[in-house]
Amino acid sequence: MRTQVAIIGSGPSGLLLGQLLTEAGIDNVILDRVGKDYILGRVRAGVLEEGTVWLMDKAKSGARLHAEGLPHDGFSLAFDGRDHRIDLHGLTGGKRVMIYGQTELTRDLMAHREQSGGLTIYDAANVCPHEFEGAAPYITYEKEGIAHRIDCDFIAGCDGFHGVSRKSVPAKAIRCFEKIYPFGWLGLLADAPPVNHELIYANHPRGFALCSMRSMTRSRYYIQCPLDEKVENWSDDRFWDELRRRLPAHHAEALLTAPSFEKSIAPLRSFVTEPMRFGRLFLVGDAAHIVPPTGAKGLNLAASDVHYLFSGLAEHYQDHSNAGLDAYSAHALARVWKAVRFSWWMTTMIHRFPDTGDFDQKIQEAELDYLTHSRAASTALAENYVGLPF
Ligand code: RFL
Ligand code: PHB
Repeated sequence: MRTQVAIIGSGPSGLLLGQLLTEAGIDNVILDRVGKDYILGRVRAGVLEEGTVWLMDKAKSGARLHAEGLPHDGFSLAFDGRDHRIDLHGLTGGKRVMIYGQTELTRDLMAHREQSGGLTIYDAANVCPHEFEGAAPYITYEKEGIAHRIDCDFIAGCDGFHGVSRKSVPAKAIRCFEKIYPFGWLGLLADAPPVNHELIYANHPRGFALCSMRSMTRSRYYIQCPLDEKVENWSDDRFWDELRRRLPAHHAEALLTAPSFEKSIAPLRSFVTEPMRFGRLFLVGDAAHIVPPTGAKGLNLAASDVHYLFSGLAEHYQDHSNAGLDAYSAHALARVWKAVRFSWWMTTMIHRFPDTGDFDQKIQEAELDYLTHSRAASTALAENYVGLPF
C-alpha cells in the first residue's frame, strides 16, 4: 500500500491531523495498536481552548461540540475555606473555554473519518516506522498474523507517550527533559449534577481537589493521592468523604453523589522531547510531550502541534514549499514550553508536596491570595488558561 502521510496513533492528534489532511485532499492512513472501543473507553481531558474548537471546525467535525459543549467564562480557585472566581472572559477580552470530553471529541472525529472514507487500521500489531531519515520512509505492521507494509512521503508519530515513534529515534538524535511529581490524581466519573456551574480547583492542607464536569448531569471529580495508591482501596463513599473535606463548606454541603462508573489513578509528569522532527518523522502530541493535567493543556497542545504540522504538510503539497515543515519543531516547541511552564506552575501552587510544611502552605495561600486579588496576576493566569495563540 502507498499513501502520502502515514499516521501512527488514532487518539485525538492522529484523528484530527487525518481529518484536516483528508479535507485538504491529502491521502493518509491511520494505524492503531488497539481497537475503536478501547480508545473510546479512555476517560481523559475535558477542557478545550478556543484554538482547539477552531481546529475541530476546520476539520468539519465541530457540529456536536457546539451543540452539546458547555462554554465556560470562568473557574474558581478555592483555598482557606473560600472560593475566588477567575473571570476568564473579562480578563482576556472575551475569550472562554469549552467543556467537552476527549472521548466525545474522539468519537466525532472517528465518525467523520468513517463518513469521508478515510482508512484507519485498528488492532495493528508491531507497528514500526523505517527509513525516515531518507527520502522513502515506510511503516511495517502485522494484522491477524499477516505482515504488511505502507510506503509514504511522511510519518506522523501521534502514538502517545508509550508509542513506538519516539522510541524509534536513535538516542543520540534526541534530548528528553522530565519531571516526575510525587503524587497522582484519583479521578471519578458519576451521573450526578456538578457541584458548581464552573470548575473548582481547590488547594487544601489534605491535598488538591478538582470539581469538573462533562455535562450538567455528569460530574468528573479528582483528588490528589499518593503515587502508590491503589484504586481498589477507594470505595465511592471514601472518595466522596475525602472530596468533601477538601472543598469549602458550602460546596461540601451541596455536593450530590451517585454511583461512580469510572475510577482511575493518573500519575503526574512533565516531559518534553527535543527536537520534534527527525527527517520525515514528526512527533505530535503526547508522543513528544506530557504535562500534568492541572492546567488542562495536554489535549490542547496536541491540537496546536497538529495545526503546525498540517500547515507545513499543506504548504508542501499545495505550494511546493518545505518552509512550514522545516519550522515545525521550533514553532511547536516554543508553544509547548510555555504550556509546560504554566502546567508546572499551577501544579506546584495548588498541590500538597510530601515536604510541604506549614510554612510552604502559607506561601501557597499568599500566592493564591495575590493571584486572586491582583488584576495583573489574574490576567496572566487567565491568558494562559484560555490558551496562548498558535
Ligand atoms: P493519545 O491519546 O495517547 O493517543 C495515542 C494513540 O496511539 C496509539 N498507540 C499506538 N498505535 C500503534 N502502534 C503503537 N505502538 C502505539 N502506541 C500507542 C494508542 O493506542 C492511542 O490510541 O495521544 P494524543 O493523540 O497525542 O492525545 C493526547 C491526549 O490524549 C492527552 O494529552 C490528554 O488526554 C492528557 N490527559 C489529560 N489532559 C487534559 O488536558 N486533561 C486531563 O484531565 C487529562 N487526563 C490525560 C489524562 C492523559 C492520560 N494518560 C496519557 C495516561 C489522563 C490520563 C490517564
Ligand atoms: C477534566 O474535566 O477531566 C479536567 C478538567 C480540568 C483539568 C483537568 C481535567 O485541569
